[in-house]
Amino acid sequence: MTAPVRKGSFEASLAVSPQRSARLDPAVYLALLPVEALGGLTNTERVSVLGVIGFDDFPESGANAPYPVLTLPMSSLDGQKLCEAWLSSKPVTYGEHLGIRCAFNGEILFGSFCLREQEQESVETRTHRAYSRILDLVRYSGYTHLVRVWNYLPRINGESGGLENYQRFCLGRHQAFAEADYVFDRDLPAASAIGAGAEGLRIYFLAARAPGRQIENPRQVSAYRYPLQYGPRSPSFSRATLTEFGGERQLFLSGTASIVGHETLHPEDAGGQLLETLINIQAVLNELGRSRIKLDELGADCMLKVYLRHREHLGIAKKYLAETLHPSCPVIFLQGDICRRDLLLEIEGVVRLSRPHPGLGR
Ligand code: 3EB
Repeated sequence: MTAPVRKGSFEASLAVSPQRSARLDPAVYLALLPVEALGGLTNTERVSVLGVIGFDDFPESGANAPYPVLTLPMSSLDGQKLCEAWLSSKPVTYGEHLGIRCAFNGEILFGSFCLREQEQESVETRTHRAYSRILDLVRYSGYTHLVRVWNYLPRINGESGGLENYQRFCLGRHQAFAEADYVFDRDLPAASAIGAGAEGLRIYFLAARAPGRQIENPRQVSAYRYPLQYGPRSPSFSRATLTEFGGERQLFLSGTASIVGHETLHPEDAGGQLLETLINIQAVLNELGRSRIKLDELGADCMLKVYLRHREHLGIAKKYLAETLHPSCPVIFLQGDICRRDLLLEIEGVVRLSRPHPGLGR
């Protein structure tokens, strides 16, 4: 599609209900935009751009855009040419610290960067370098609380010296959090760690001045307590973070897979893994107490991101999701490797919770 972008099409495509924008002043929200709409993506009185995440051959024009831009070297699988626009209803300031491009608005900070390999550097050293920078930035900037981190690393299932690259990644990340005195059952962000094509460790993240609430899944052993069989240092992430910014509650859901306890279920069965993953996501949503929400209630302002190891599983993934989700809930499908070799897929999400419920009195 090469239709010219009309002025105003950017705001029109945000689908923000007037009712909501009248009540709430979200410091951060995600919109999936057609790549073509990006040309019209400029800050207005009502909307500012925190950053943009592209996929595939999205132009790495990060140097020109005023906001952080990161392109993930992953194919999107269902032909939608979309990108993630991280937006704010508050004015945004841009900066750079230790090579991290960032945007902040008094409540939250969005950052992104790509760390290229240095010669002879191990995956754990590079990861440690990346996380030390992030933790330095959040401490120095006052946006002390990491909310959500997305990690994309090459050859995630590759092995060297008896350890998989993902295990080495976990070593470096764990060390950085430990050095920063993180309390693992209170301070850990939600996360995803996905294998993606090119060289370079690509990370984007959200941090906030106010702490979110770390949420775990009662069906799963917390990842930071996984037993040693999965690696010398456990994965440092929470299952979700619940935040409240500008009066709006959001749930940032980590990459979620077909793991119960600490074991992979349904190896070699993509359909089975998909259903188990949805049960896990629902279990996390059930932890929200009075704000709990059913998967089929996620609406147009939420989003799920599905990573498939094999593109031939797109059909079954789409079918099962269509049977489970409300049709208005946006879903994007990407080809990416999952950190455990026996996992075929993983699903993450952003859930906006402050939908006004009639009679419930928010
Ligand atoms: C799991 O539950 C699946 O290391 O940051 C999911 C989300 C997974 C994040 C990470 C790993 C990570 O263990 C893998």
